[in-house]
Amino acid sequence: MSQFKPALIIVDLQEDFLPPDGALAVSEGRATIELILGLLDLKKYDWKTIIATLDWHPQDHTSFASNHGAKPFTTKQFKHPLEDSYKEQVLWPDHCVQNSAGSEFAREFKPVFTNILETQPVPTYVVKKGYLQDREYYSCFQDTWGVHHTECEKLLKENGITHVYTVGLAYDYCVLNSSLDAANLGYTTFVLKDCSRSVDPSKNEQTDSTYSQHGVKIITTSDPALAK
Ligand code: VGL
Ligand code: ZN
Repeated sequence: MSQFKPALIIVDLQEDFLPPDGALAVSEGRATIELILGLLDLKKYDWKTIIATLDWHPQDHTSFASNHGAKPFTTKQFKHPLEDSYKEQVLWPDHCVQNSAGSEFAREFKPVFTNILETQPVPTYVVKKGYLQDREYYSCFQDTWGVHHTECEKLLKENGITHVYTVGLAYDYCVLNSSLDAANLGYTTFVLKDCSRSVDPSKNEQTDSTYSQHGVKIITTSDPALAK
C-alpha cells in the first residue's frame, strides 16, 4: 500500500528575516506569510506533522561578522568543530539572537501558529537550530558539518512521515539546505517556491538547479496535489 503522510516544515519565519526592520531582511519575505497562513488551514490540508524552525543564535555566534571585526556579507574560513579542516562561509549581520525581538516568529504568523502548537490538532513542534556558538547551521536537521543533529529527523520518523513540504526563509540558504537534507534522508521532498524568497534572488536559477539536482521538486501552492 502506498502511503502519503505529509509534513509541513516552516523554516525561519522570523522577524529578523523580514522587511522592513529585520536585521537580515529578505526582500519580499513578508509576501510569503499570507500563503503560509493559508497552508495552516487544516480543513484544507492534511499535514500529519507541522514543524516551525527558529534560527536561534547566541550573541557571540561565529556566523556574525561583528564577532570577527569583519563586514557582513563577506566570507571567512570556518573551522570544522572537531577536525582540522576548513570551509568558506558567509558572515552575517547579527540576527536571531536568542530571545531578542528579531528572533520572534513573524508577527502575523505567531498567533495562528501558537494556537496550533497549543491545541495540537496535528503533531506540531518548534525546532531550534544555530544555538551552538562555534558552528553555522543552515539546515534544520544539522549543522553545516553534519556533526550536530537537531531533533527534526526523529520527529518526522516518530510521526511516520513520507513526504516533506518546505516553506519560509531563505530560499537559497536554510530552506535549501533543509530541503536537501530531507531528500537525502529519503523523504519525497517539495519546496513551495511561492512561499519562499532568496537572500540573493539574482542566483535563483542556480539555486533552482541545486534543488533539482538533489531530487527536490519545486512546486507552488496552486499545485492541485497539495490540498485534501
Ligand atoms: C539563514 C543566513 C543565516 C536562513 C539563517 O534562515 O536562511 N540565512 N542564518
Ligand atoms: Zn543564522
